[in-house]
Amino acid sequence: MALVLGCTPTTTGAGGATAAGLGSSSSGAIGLDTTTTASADDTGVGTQAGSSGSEGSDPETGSTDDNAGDSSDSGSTTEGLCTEQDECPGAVCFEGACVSVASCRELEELDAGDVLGSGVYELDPDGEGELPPYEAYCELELMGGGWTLVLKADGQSDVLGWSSELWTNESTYQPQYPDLDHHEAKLASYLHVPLSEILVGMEQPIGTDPTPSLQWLSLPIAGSSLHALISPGTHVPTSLGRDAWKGLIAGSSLQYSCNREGLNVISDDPAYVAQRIGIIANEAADCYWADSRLGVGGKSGNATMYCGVDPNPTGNFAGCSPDNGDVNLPAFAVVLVR
Ligand SMILES: [Ca+2]
Ligand SMILES: [Ca+2]
Ligand SMILES: [Ca+2]
Repeated sequence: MALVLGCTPTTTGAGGATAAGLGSSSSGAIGLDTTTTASADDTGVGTQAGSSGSEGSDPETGSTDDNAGDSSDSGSTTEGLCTEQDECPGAVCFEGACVSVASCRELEELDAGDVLGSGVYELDPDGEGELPPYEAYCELELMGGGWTLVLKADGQSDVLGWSSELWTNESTYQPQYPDLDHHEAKLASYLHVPLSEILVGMEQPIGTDPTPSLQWLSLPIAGSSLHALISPGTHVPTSLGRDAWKGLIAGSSLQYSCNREGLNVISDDPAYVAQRIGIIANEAADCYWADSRLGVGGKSGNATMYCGVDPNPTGNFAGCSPDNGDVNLPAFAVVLVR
């Protein structure tokens, strides 16, 4: 739940965006309402029919009373109100109040009027609890919005390779790069944001524009955090199908069989390919010596020696009779959750 920092509990209790909007302009709104009611009554009387005039004014009087109740509780407090983000360290300046949110999904749910744009926001996993706030890119438009960035991985770097401790430990990596850009990072959101979906974005070839040009795939996987799902090292399966995964990279290639996918995807012989997030495939009708893979945070193992498969961790790498020829395509990947 969101809480409004430095404001009276009344503003929080009244609930989100509407409450903040009413609170910040309540006295002006009441003045207008009163004027409107008076003029409506005058018009009603002038036209005739005292009964219809009084019916019209009843609901307005009722709503004016509600507003007056809110303003008498919160009107004295202007602390916690804001006009700029700089006035809300560790929180988000939204509708005139500093609001603490734990994820971009909470921010999306608060933003009923869809006024916020995608960008970097300050998130706090536990509000006033001791976990510190951190910055992360919020995707608030794509596929319904509410996506929090957790990882960025460069396929030409081993920072987020299969064996990297970053997949299993509780450290962050380059949290000073919270935006949707080409800097590798592991944000605190990897540890703290609960999820029911994972959104993988891939760019191939890796570009030079500040913002990657991405193809997207959403995975229906739920957990308390991506760290909680990946760190045990056990397979978390999906069944999206090979074509869905191949859509992440133009010209992609995989062997025809096995098609094991999800999180912690490993050949039955762990000396062969594996992928933290992705799909692996094999030319034989099993997953024993799988030699091709597509995804984030992988390894090729013996497939490099026997099938000419690139050891780079993120992208699409396939040899030994894949469906679209041998490929070695390092990609830049981003991972978001909601
Ligand atoms: Ca906190
Ligand atoms: Ca939105
Ligand atoms: Ca094989």
